[in-house]
Amino acid sequence: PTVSIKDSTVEASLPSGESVTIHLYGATVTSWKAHGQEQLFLSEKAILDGSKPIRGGIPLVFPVFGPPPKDHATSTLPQHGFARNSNWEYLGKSSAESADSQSDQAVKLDFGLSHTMLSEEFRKAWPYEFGLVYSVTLTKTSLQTQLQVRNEGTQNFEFQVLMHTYLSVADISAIRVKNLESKTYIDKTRNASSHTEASPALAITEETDRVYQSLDPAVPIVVSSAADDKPLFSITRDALTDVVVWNPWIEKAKGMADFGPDEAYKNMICVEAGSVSGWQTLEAGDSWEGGQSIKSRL
Ligand code: TA6
Repeated sequence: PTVSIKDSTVEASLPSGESVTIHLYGATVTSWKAHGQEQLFLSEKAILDGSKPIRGGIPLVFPVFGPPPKDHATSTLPQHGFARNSNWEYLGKSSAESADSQSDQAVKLDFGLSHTMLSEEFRKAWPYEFGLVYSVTLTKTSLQTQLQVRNEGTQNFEFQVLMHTYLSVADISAIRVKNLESKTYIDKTRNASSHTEASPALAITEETDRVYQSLDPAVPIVVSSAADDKPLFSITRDALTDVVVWNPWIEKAKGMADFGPDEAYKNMICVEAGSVSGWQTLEAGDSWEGGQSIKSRL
């Protein structure tokens, strides 16, 4: 594998042609190429200069998902917390623990963010001593992203975490999301009301913003082709029991200045692995780890 670092991005590639690009800003994966094509959606209007979270790729949500609740330690943080809009450091390449980790079959890149690196604003807003290590592992068939959270202080803290993955699809009307059937979800387009998924193959035909809860992490969430049921993406998880399915659709797409072109809602679907329905409590000195593995065009 080769790893190159240029103006605050790290790019790794395998001899077989797969590649991944990560911006140190937010440790945001912005590109994953496999089978000769880009697997992730990145808005043409994405802002990449660190002034705003990147619209696309895999933004990292920590320590709070969505608008922070009132009267909570995260209350004065921005939506989705500070991880995706802080500058991380590249900790280096390490041998991938993944099964096929012969030297040219996989590469693992590590990134770090600690409380000492946070802006004054964020440190004041969430004054806990923490360390994050984010590992991105590229193999010939998959991309894995894993986050380790360490509580380095003397006080317990609560957190939520989510990997806000924007998957690239040719046509949103031609895909289905599978393995959600009979699962409970919170529908954020319907006043966060609770529902049970009836469909074995969910079609996206309107603005969709749902938090599916308590899903068995080992059961893959599959984005498949409606025409022939071929799997396009398969996402398995480790310790992340919630899955958010989001598509802004027409109006919301138009309403986001950094989402472009407007019609690009047809070319993306967010399937987001996270732990967001409640709060994880991390005791002083303890650590927590969770992540996802995305296989493409199996
Ligand atoms: O993951 C779904 C969601 O929470 C939506 O409600 C929408 O807000 C989306 O994230 C994008 O949020 P952002 O802060 O990146 O514009």
